[in-house]
Amino acid sequence: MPFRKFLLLGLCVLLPEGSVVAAEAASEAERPREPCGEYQRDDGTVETGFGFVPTQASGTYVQVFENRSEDPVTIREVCACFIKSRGEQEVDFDIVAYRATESGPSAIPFYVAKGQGSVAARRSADAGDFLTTPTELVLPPGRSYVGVRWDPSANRFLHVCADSSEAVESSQVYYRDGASKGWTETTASRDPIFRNNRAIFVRLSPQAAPQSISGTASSPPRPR
Ligand SMILES: [Ca+2]
Repeated sequence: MPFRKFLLLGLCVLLPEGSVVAAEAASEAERPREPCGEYQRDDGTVETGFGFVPTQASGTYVQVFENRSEDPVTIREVCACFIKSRGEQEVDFDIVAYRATESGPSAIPFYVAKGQGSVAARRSADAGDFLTTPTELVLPPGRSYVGVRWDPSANRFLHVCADSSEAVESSQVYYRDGASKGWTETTASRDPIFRNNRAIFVRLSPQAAPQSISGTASSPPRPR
């Protein structure tokens, strides 16, 4: 499938005939962990970013999290990392959560929270800006999918940070846009931008029982 290739501010952005775009990392440089989110699937170093073409009015990336306890767990904050390859800095997005079905995330989110913040335009995709959104998201026992949704026509050149480090355990990551009939798992996509995807940078801060959430502890729980 042919690709349209753009070189923007030194950042290579591939626009496939589908609706997803990638911000390719310049290198896999070691970077300090961001003090954002308590449970994460990523390793703290950003390799790339996933976006959508600006003709789309809606685009969503979600990642699996598992509540291993028998009780619901309240998530008080969701941290998401974004990369802006060019353009204006203020962004609007939603934190979204979907229940798990046998074939992946459900069709309709069971939770939506508004998020916004400033994302610096960068020349490369090996770092991003971490934005924290207060939530009252309650994860039921078992699997849920939590992620970010935005309007690519209004938030142009926005990408969610992604991890392709080999040492990172692969997470289930799904995406869809306004024209999609359903979800596509990144590992099942033929789109080469998702090759080697391990996780996206969406992190959860539980209110209690943080040990019940799958993922790696990224920072000590805050005093309450
Ligand atoms: Ca990484």
